[in-house]
Amino acid sequence: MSAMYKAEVPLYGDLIRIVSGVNTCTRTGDLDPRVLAMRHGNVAPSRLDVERHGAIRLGTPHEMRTVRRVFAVIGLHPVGYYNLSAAGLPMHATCFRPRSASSLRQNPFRVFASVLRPELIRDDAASALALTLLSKRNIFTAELMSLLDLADRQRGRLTVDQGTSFIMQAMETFRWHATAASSLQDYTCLKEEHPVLADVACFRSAHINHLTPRTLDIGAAQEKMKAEGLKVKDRIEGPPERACPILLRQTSFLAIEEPIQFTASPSGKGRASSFVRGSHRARFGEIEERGAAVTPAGRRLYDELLDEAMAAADSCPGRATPEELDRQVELAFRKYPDDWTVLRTRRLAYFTYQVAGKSLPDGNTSSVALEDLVRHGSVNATPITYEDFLPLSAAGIFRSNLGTGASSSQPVEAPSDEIGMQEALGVELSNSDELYKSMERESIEACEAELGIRIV
Ligand code: OOG
Ligand code: NI
Repeated sequence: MSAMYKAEVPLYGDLIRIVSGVNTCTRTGDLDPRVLAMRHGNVAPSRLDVERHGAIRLGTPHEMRTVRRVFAVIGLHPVGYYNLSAAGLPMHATCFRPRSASSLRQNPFRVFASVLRPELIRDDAASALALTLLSKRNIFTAELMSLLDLADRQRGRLTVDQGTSFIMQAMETFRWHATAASSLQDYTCLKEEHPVLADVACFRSAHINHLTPRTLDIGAAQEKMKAEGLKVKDRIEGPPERACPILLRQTSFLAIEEPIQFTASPSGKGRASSFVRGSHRARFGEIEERGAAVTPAGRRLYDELLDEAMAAADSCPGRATPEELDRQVELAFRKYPDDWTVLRTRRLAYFTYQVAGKSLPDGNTSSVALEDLVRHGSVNATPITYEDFLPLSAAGIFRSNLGTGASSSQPVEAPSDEIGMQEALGVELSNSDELYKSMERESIEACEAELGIRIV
């Protein structure tokens, strides 16, 4: 996928070059071994150089279910629910990713997959048009569908040969097509209602719209992108720069305008025989810097401080500039503890534990408190890398790359529909907190076994 995207979007190749340059410089300079371990995913060789995330936007529950089956074959499963309606998008999303510590170590590739919620489209005609176009398209090859059935019959497994053709067929779903599945007129009509509708409904594939390498220093990478003349997003999304990085910081270069051939006749008006030239903006490049996964309490604090910063920036006279928002975020986050021990003892972030030495604190050695073991140096605590996404940041990334249409700036705020998402997927969503918690618990159990004690 990365090779295909590099060939299709040469700017993405530039991005990879910039990021690996920054990562090579940062890796030697960064001294906190815990940050380093977390940033490298706690494995040698570092998972950093292979790490990517991508995003696709789907149109129907059937597309979502089939994509879920495709990703299940390579060990990616839906984790978490993202309601994007608060940001004015008639979409909701999940993240397909590995769930266990061992599969994350093998490869942490993840995909942010959103799907249309047609009931949130305000204009009836636009909604009907989008649904008509979607009902006519099939983004999966016949061979892919039979390989999925085969995988089901073989308990989720494919042979090497089957796997090779599976990859080739699955790539077709995510490939870019320079010919649209709609007329320019239909495209324009949907774009006016909301640019995301045109992107979702007017094409023959669920084109991957970005691939994101992971950087160790997003500030440096952002500066380097600017210095090379890339048009970058006006600010980095997520928490400010910290000594103890948390969650996810992201920025992107803006989507490129690409030539598209549209069909000559609008939907339902006869067969298309000739083409009309137009263009479309969807594909971009993004970089991310990952920090520690936070607990629900840590997440509440993050959300509160971000809200506080946005409210403060909004209350400034005139329109809040990106710099003003950055300043307010930096100010608000002074209230977020920036020390690993405090983050751990206040249960704001998740950690795994590793035996560091066999010597145990004095006293009852059959059952020892975790904190005593850490203080004594018997075990080390390492923050767990955040493996998910952030809905507000995702909305910021969407917005900066879609441009705004007539009504897209007015939110279509609606309650979450996790049930609808699970019905589309045909499986339950995993809860990311449960996954982080079990990584933490398993590491403590491993320490217990190794030290021959009970940890309380
Ligand atoms: C997805 C944007 C979300 C992220 O990194 O938060 C995302 C999209 O534009 O389709 O990829
Ligand atoms: Ni992204």
